[in-house]
Amino acid sequence: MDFSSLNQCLSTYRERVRAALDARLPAPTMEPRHLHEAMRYAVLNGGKRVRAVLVYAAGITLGAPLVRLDAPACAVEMIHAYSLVHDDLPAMDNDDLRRGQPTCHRAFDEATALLAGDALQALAYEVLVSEKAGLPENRCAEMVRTLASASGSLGMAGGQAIDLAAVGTPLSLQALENMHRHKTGALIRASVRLGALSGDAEDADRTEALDTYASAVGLAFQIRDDILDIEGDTATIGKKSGADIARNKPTYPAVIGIEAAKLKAQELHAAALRCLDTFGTEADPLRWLSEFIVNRPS
Ligand code: GRG
Repeated sequence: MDFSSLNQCLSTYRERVRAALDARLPAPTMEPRHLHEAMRYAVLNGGKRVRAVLVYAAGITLGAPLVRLDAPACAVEMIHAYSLVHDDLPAMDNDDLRRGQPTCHRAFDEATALLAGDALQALAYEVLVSEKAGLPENRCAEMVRTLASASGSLGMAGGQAIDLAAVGTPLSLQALENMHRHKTGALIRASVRLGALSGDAEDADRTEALDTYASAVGLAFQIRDDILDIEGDTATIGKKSGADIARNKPTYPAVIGIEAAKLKAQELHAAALRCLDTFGTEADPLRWLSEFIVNRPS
């Protein structure tokens, strides 16, 4: 697929994954209705779809057929939505607003939100293994392993545990980066890897270059998130601004200052672009996405 701009690429892939998610989520009329409504609410109520777009962009860069990328794109968005639902629960961040709307447990109830997150996680793997779209069995297994390890205790869930334990505790820059790389970076890295595994993943140099790109944009994504918590307003970012400061959470601006955090994000963007030097225009969407990630308004 040829795009001439970031906006064209974002709108095409966002609409594609929205339709793909809609088709794969249980119908709201199917029992248990309340749970299925909550799952659909958590997934379909907006979001930038950065992770899904990274799956498409990385896959296309390595020559994957577009139709093969729908299942992994849906799977990462389901895992992401589950993490947001659980993160917003009273036992964790106790947030009322997500994507500009009441959080799942506010719109439904706590038990339903907990179950919706659980069921979304299960559905992500079901989708991933049910739609191989011509992929060999071992590649499919590697995709499941990639997503599971990025989501588990050595990935996103582990990062969340480090985050919860660190509230109110001063962290070194190294410890902060370690937390960010797990909590947010792992799933972003997995998104690029899933795209690559759907294409010509036998080319070790190119897949390694994409992995290094993903590590850089994953960290940049979280640094931008930390900056937006300070500079964004609630209406634009769709969640309460200033929440990190109010909760005394360790963030990049808190540890190194806001200007140094901005500089760090730009350095990571430049590093991400360098990883793509050996690629041609097929990697343009990945280049645009890196820029979007460090400059995004929400
Ligand atoms: C509960 C297992 C578990 C993990 C939660 C990712 C995470 C771990 C919590 C989210 C908390 C948070 C707000 C982290 C900051 C970075 C982040 C993941 C922001 C939300 O992602 P976006 O901006 O969201 O891509 P949209 O709504 O655009 O999809």
